[in-house]
Amino acid sequence: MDYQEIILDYDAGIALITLNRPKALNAVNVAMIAQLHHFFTEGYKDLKDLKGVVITGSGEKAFAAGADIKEFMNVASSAKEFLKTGHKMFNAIERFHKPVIAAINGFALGGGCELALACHMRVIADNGKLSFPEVNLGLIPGYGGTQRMSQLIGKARAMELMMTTDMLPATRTVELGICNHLMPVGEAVAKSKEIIQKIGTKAPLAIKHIISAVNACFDHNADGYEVELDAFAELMQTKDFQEGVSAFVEKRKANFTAE
Ligand code: DAK
Repeated sequence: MDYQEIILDYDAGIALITLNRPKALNAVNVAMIAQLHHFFTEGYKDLKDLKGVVITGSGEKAFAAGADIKEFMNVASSAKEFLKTGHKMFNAIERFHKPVIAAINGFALGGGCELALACHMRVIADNGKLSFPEVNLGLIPGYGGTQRMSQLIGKARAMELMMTTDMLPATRTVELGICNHLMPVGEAVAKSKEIIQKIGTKAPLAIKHIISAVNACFDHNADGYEVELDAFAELMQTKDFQEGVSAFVEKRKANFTAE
């Protein structure tokens, strides 16, 4: 697939996806959703030795200022269909087997905030701001925001945030546990890459299972304890488990092969 609404850079095992609609403050449109979905389900397979993905916005002003308001006025009649397609993409990010980090530069509003929430972690720049402005438009967050924000900050805070549309400054997002790190403007991507490089030194199958086990905690159809137990038992059969233990005993660095 030809990516127009996103730019993909691949270096040192890290895929950097830049949301590329700067004139519209990187507002998330249908084409961007399709391209992100393609990357997280197919496109990544072309990248050898992928360690993780960082998503950021082009320019310093916005990560993404919401879903594209001008476009979604035209799809109101088939809203459910569009939302389902969006959900598939957000779920593909959340369930991706490698770490995905949102490097939030500037505004992350509405659908843009939801995109950041679907990532496994968030690093925010000093100028980052999060808000759900949907009720100003007569809507609610529709790409999983009501769920993922409640998971992160609890019911009462999520309710207030979504009902008031208050804009959270970067410092507050870290205090609330929405974002993992606060960085000076221009350094959020570098910090995100540093985290992925560190994770890249660990056993890849274990990382994959950390993602699925933690996600299971928030999946009403799953028993997270069972998921953890099965994952643990499976990992004990891997070569990487043998390698990790041998490396510890031999006082050397482990050489994991994802087997
Ligand atoms: N969509 C489309 N264009 C946008 C946009 C957006 N969300 N946000 C900004 N832009 C465009 C502006 O229209 C403007 O374009 P021109 O007029 O120059 O052509 C350009 O980006 C620069 O924006 P401003 O001139 O407004 O810049 P300021 O610095 O003055 O203000 C701002 C920045 C972020 C405070 C302001 O742009 C703003 O309030 N933006 C809108 C925020 C917002 O309400 N976002 C939407 C949240 S609701 C659905 C699926 C999902 C959703 C809805 C339906 N269906 C499947 C049906 C989700 C909805 C949401 O995300």
